[in-house]
Amino acid sequence: MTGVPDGGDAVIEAFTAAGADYIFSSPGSEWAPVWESLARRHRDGLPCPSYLDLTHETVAVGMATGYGLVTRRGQGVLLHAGPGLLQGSVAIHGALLAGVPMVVASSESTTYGDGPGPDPGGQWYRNLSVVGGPHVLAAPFTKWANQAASVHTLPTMVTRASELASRAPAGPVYLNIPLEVLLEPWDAAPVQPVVARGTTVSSPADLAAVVALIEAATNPVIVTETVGREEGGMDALVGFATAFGIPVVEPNSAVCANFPRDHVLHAGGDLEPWVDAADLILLVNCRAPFYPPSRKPARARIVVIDDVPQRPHIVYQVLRADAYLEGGVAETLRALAAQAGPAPGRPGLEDHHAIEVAAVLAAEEKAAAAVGIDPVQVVVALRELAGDAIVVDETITHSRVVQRHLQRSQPDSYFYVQGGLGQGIAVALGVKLAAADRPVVLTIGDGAFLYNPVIPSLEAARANGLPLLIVVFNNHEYRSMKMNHLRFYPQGAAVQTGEFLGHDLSGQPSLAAFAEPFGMHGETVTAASELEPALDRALKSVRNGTTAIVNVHVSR
Ligand SMILES: Cc1ncc(C[n+]2csc(CCOP(=O)(O)OP(=O)(O)O)c2C)c(N)n1
Ligand SMILES: [Mg+2]
Repeated sequence: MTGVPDGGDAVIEAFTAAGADYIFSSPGSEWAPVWESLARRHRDGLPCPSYLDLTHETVAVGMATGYGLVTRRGQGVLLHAGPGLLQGSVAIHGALLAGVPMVVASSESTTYGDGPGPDPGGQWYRNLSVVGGPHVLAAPFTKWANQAASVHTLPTMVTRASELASRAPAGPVYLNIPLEVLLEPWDAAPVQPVVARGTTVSSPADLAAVVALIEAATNPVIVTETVGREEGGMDALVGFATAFGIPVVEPNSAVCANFPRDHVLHAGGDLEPWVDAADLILLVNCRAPFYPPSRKPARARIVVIDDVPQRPHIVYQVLRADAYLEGGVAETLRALAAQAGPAPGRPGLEDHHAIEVAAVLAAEEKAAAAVGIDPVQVVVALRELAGDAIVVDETITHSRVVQRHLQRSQPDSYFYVQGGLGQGIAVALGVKLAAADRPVVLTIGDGAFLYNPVIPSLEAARANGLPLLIVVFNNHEYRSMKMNHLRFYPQGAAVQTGEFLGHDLSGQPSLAAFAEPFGMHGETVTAASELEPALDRALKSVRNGTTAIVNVHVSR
């Protein structure tokens, strides 16, 4: 490679060695050394991650999150100084909650123009300084945050950051790489490639103790929020549940597809009926099973199967464990299943599933007969027309409806967007980037849609050939906010006068019209009879490579 290697090359070399497919960036002036390195590599035919220029930090981070949800591999995210980091912070926090690994970097200046090297630019002196450094800003919503203080340690800092990010619990790690470090000459010493993390599983004695508890139980239940997040997690849970004949509850707090909804052991989404009835509760990747946290099971022993049961980013967490099986969850479930004897015949084992199936059907019949477009109808239509799609969900009051009526039975077919509102389009774009051959549907509330950086997100979809079907569940309000007000003040002044603040979105612009400037397909649906034809047209558009927005006026 011609040209003097510098910190920019070190960053690219280290991300390449770490196996990053992409660098998602919302640019700032500190990244010229990285752009120069990429230009040289492209010119010289050298390997490097693909670089995506994005026009908003939420889009850059959200896309890294979506990509990581599907691939389970960390990517690089380059933002600008303190402000870009703060603008991306909601999405970085979302990645922390979602357990998605990534290395986020931005800069500061260490010389402010008074050093011997190239002029960093007066903005670093006048506008961009952060007391303590931008890594101090990042610390509360990342797994680990630090400055990379020298070009000599920079590649290894990136390598280590990427390894830290992918260790359990996976999540975002932040590096402050000062501009002077990026411009510093680098000796271009080879960077060691990052290898996959090792496997961990409990000792045979610990496993045998849990097998004994299971065999002694007459009414056990499995509860899981995120086993589907693990590679092979859904299959491992199916193997485990069937080997021992244990029903699985996937509570409303589940954030991905964990257990096939059509499986006879899927017992629906409500743990409450089990809390006092079960004699053994197996919490498999379930960070917060009981609510309120003091809700104590009457007689159940509790086994926690989780790589990191006590999530470091959670303030208050009550698990009531009688036994822990820590380590890789999929490996642990497979190891347990291997020790199962002949599956016990538990009377009524399949009743829970039959009750759930009947309840789902009854809700769908009721919705079909309702006045206006019931949200359940929208989900049923999506299930019927886009059964093969990956659904990314950023709805609020409709999220239970989406989860329950989509009836997903495959891993990685449903992801709930975690953290603050406004990341959904970006996360869906990242999912699409990782799963190019699958249709990707974003279900989203009208309020959530308005929180998204719509222009930069749709521009990213267009520029990078990432067509999405965006279905807005539009009730013209923040319904959740009104419900919350009524919960606290059921007979308050707002009820008496009708003055409800914090919920009205009736004056919103036509959301489907945002498709037009991007040459995308937009439709507004106001009658149930129009729902399927509209979704059909939109899906055709998406299959032909053009994003579609279907704005559905729902009845609640
Ligand atoms: C960044 C951010 N700001 C504010 C909130 C608080 N909040 C939670 S739900 C909600 C309203 C969502 O409205 P919509 O998407 O239309 O869903 P609906 O309540 O109508 O089901 C708001 C403002 C949030 N979650 N994230
Ligand atoms: Mg709404």
